[in-house]
Amino acid sequence: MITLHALQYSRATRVLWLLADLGQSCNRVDYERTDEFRAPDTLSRVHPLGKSPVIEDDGLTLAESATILRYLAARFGDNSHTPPVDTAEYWRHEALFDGVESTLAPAAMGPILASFRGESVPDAARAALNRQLDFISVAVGDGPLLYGETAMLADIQISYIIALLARFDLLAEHPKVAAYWDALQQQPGYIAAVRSAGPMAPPA
Ligand SMILES: N[C@@H](CCC(=O)N[C@@H](CS)C(=O)NCC(=O)O)C(=O)O
Repeated sequence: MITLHALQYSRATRVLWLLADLGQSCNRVDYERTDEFRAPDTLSRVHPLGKSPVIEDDGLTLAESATILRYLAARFGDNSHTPPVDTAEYWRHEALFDGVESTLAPAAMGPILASFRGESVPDAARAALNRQLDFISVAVGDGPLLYGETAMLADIQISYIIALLARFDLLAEHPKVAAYWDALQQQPGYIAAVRSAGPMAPPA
């Protein structure tokens, strides 16, 4: 069985969501945030980066949520969370999926952390975030999700960042992304993950 090292209020929910969609249970090891909202030192004993999520499976220890989602889809023979392989849509999906941590998260985390600390968001940071959110609005199109009614890996991956943006009122100028967040929260895998592990964003 997969072991998931799951930090409170974290990207580990992405992994729980996909596992729920795949009908797979896991051995979940929970870690509480420190008073500084960091991961506890015990996570560094699992993986040198000391971050969550990390999974262990049959002697393999794997960090990085996008890689973990890809691994689980392959491990359980799932092809329902991507468009058909080698179509143009498949590669567009891959770009969206990889872009969450490489492009969206760097633009979003500055405004999120400023809001978390009660500081105002600098204009340049807000402009960079708006550009990302405009891009997501176009990608969602007629929605409700990126590829219609069913969550793809990219939807699951985006959900953590959008949850934090919603929590800190950073979606007000982006009604299509706010509607997308509403739709993500109605997905059965999301509901199961949050029910068992708690919300992705910290409470107000
Ligand atoms: N790019 C990594 C990011 C991992 C990451 O930053 N995880 C956060 C939780 S969402 C964490 O462990 N933070 C605690 C810390 O840095 O102390 C991924 O997608 O898995």
